[in-house]
Amino acid sequence: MPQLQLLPLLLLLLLLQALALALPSQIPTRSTTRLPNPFIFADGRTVATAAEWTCRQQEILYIFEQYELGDLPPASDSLTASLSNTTLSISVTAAGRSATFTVAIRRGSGSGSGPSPAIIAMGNALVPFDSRISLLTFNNSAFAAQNGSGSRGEGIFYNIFGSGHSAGALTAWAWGVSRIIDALEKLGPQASGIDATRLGVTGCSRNGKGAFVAGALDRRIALTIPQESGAGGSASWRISDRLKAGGANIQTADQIVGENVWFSTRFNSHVHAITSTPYDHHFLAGLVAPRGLYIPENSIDWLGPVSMTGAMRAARHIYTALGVSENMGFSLVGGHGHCQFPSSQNAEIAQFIDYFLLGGTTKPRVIDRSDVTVDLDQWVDWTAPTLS
Ligand code: MCU
Repeated sequence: MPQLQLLPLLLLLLLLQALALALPSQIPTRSTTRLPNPFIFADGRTVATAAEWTCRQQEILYIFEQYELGDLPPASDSLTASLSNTTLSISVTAAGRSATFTVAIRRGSGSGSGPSPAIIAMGNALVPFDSRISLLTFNNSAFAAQNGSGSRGEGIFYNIFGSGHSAGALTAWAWGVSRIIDALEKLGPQASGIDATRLGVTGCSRNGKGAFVAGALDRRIALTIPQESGAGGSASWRISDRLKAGGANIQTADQIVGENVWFSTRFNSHVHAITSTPYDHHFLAGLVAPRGLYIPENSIDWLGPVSMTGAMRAARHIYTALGVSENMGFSLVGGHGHCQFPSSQNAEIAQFIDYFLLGGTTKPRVIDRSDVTVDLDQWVDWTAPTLS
């Protein structure tokens, strides 16, 4: 019967179509020496509403995966979580392989007898926060090594997905943080003692890049606190390249891909052509928006103070467009050691923690503070729409 012979072909076509829909579309390069306009889709359409911004965020996620982060795998096929007072143990099965990892818990007092909010720390939490909040310490370097350029593909993530997986360490860590949240959700607030709707993520320096990416990739995180993340975090690849050309001692994309394995090897082919990429790191903050984002920075040249200030001021346009400028705080204060959070920022971070984690009702005041100046007109030739 001819119909029967056509059936396998038809099924194959349906399968191919489903695969095409599931795969991220390839976002073309786009040449611009300035910071790209986040409010324009790759096909040229303008983002006019908050709902369209959510679609644009999906496209921006694909851009990050395609250009620098590598693929973020979907949630694990199965996950079990068990708990002692101070250790959360998580077993995952994905891509046909299983692994177990643990997260150390320092219990916060919570508010009365209920579950407490929590901060997930990449490596270490080096910012001050209220004793009501629990601290979950994620050993990110064991999950995906960051031990120089020779450590690619090492760690629990790659034991699961294979050492050749496209994800760089930042993406691998983000996947791990998402599984911690899955585990908390699975246990539930009574059993875990943690309120998974009030979670923050933090980390400093290389782990600050990780905290930024984790906050960008999982919308369940209420507050992201990337501390002194510099290049690959709050700095702009374009601005840093320009400053480097002017003689600054600043970390650039070209340097970073040789130093360590934070990014996908996909990034290697773009680091000499950053002005042809359709994004820059103001888009990373745009993935976090409208959720809470407090970015404490330092004036160390290597981090790129002017680059970070420029990129995050550009990012503020996104928060402003969404009508929540106060949800993003940028504060660059120098005169202290790397990752030594200065007390002059205590009141700032406290506002964010109170509002986003402790359920306080006073919105943070808008924080846009920097020891350095940047000529934003040189970098931004677009304006923020009002996204209705
Ligand atoms: C700011 O983060 C990094 C930086 O990207 C590296 O170039 C440098 O080697 O280490 C910094 C860091 O993680 O310091 C603890």
